[in-house]
Amino acid sequence: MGKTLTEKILVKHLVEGTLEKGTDIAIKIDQTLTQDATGTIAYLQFEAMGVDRVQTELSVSYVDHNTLQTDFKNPDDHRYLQSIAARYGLYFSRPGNGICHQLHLERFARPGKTLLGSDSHTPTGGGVGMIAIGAGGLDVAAAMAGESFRLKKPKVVRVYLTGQLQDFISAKDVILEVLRRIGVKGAVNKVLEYTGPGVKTLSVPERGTITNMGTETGATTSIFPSDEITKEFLEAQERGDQWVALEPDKDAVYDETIEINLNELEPLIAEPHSPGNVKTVKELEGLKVDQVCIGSCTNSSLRDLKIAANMLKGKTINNNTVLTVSPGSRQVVNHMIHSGEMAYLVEAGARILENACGPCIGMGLAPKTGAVSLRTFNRNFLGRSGTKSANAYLVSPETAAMAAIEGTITDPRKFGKLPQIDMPMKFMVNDNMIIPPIPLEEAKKVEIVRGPNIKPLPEFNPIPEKLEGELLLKVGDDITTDHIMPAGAKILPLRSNIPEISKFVFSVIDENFHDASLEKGGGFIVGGDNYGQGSSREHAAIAPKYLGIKAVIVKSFARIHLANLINFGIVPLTFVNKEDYDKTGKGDHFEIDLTTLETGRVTLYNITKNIEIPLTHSLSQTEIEELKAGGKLTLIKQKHAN
Ligand code: MIC
Ligand code: SF4
Repeated sequence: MGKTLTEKILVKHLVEGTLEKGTDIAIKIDQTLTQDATGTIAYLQFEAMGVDRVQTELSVSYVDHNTLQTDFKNPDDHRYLQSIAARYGLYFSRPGNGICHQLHLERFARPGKTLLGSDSHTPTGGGVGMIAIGAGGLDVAAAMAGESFRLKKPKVVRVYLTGQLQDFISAKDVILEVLRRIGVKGAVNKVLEYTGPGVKTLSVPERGTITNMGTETGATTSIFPSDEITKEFLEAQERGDQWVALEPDKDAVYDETIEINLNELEPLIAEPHSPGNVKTVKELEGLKVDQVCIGSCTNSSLRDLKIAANMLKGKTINNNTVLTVSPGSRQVVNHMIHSGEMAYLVEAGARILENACGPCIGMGLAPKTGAVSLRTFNRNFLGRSGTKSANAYLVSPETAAMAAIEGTITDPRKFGKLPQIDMPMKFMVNDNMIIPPIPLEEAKKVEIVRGPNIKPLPEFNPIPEKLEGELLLKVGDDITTDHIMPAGAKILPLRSNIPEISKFVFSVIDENFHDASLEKGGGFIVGGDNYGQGSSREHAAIAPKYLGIKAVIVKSFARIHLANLINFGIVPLTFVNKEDYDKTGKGDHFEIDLTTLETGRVTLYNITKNIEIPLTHSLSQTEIEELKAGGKLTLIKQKHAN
């Protein structure tokens, strides 16, 4: 029986389990990446593991999220991260160099390798044919310490592409079409593997847009084959020697198939407040647009900026619309400057921002009250832009540029003739903002620099056999980590300080959550389907744990958040019968007996309503042990101490 590309790479990295029957597998990780907002906690955990140097082939620490620096906190974190990289043998990408996923694709991603990143959009690397997975910081720290990475053996979905994209329709529309078909939980524990003749029509950065935003379907990762186009890209990045040809077997067997004819795609748009609310641009034409933002790890490649710049050339943005551009990397900026195309954006009135995450994570440029904001980003969750009343829509760079010109949502095909863009044969490679690792003997002398905002990680105790307390919050379906632990300019700088950041847990939904949790000695949360979708931020588990949350009981979980809850000792349980969700109410007193956890079943006693509710879970034996110990870190520390 033929193998999918996913299986071929996984088999080569398999440490435990089998792909034939397996449920849980463990794989060897070749590369890791972190970014600053998840990195500080990840490295505090790595330090606690007591390992002398990273054990991977390559580990990179990027700084791209917290670059606003409204006070000392962020630059202190940057210095900490730089000193950690020097001490433990990592590459350090300095602030100002660009967004981790764009940079990793340009400079480090390699076909056939595995990459684990403490950011949910790590699958961008799948654009060159690697297995690139997003995870919580603790799992990435463990991989740096040489631990394998455990995951549910994913199902492999073939996304069969035929045809070719028509003018003004681009990679963003492909992934929006996937989202339109399967929604934000359609690929949980699945890999989206792209095949078919249409693949050859897409460049690596376009493939990166698609694998990047595959995250929004809940997928474990997304992957393209490594072909002649991959080879050309790597050669243009002066990395031709890293190319290997990789494709699925002709008779590969897939669990499911999605067919997309690229010829038939239209410009698409995701409405507020979910990337899964996909409509055609035509359906929303005429809506006034206050803000247009071009950038983020989804759409900030040279190709994307060039198309936007050439559409804006010689024009002025609409009087009532603000346009921001945040390029993906210094390489992109440099090309745009040298080709003169940056001038087209500036002359049209664009506000050129730093090449960093910026407005994508609410770090500046928040839209006005009630604004319509069109973004080339990957997420439009409530409040994420920094303005709770704003309505964010997700679009391609073509649709974004068109809206900036017209001031309304407009089908970009009305622009006229598609401007031609020239892509360079060789990229302007300059790694002078990436500090390489230093030899171990020298590294051992490096002093770790810690600012006053970097607080030690709280220690968590083993969990008791009986959990007791109040249902503190009941939420619905598709609760994101942006609801649980919001980001933005005010909160993101507190990522290295759990007691402080915990004040904002669930603040978008219930401003009282922090105080009430502490007052009541902690308690429980009940949720619907796909609880914890979105980011990899483990703060969405650590901070609730700090507030005393004992268990989260839901209809279903998103993959990374589930792992983070286990890692920090919050018991993740699901209803055996989804209707039992209705038998709970805020304020109910719960008791859960965990002695039967190993059997896969536990009982929730709703004391207030005097009923018993059967619960289940997907925990493996190892996960049960980690959970009972109060989290995975305790066990890893014990292992490395021996
Ligand atoms: C995001 O896009 O939500 C983030 C910010 O990049 C997160 C990571 C974080 O919260 O630091 C992610 O995608 O994992
Ligand atoms: Fe940064 Fe936005 Fe990408 Fe997250 S989604 S890594 S915040 S650009």
